[in-house]
Amino acid sequence: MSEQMECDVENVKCGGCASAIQEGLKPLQGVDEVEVNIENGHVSIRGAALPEEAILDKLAALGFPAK
Ligand SMILES: [Cu+2]
Repeated sequence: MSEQMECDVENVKCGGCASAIQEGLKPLQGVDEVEVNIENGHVSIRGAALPEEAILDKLAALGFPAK
């Protein structure tokens, strides 16, 4: 079963930020696809049994904490 997680994060300013988020989240178990909107910092994650806590922890560690 595929599922989707949406969150809004701080500090997204450019494509480099989006890449950092994508590269940081994709290795997490269950994460298949990560989309980042650099206009508004919205992050959409698709996968199966998404590890929501680990995703939020990783975003914060990368410097993009959830709003
Ligand atoms: Cu950037």
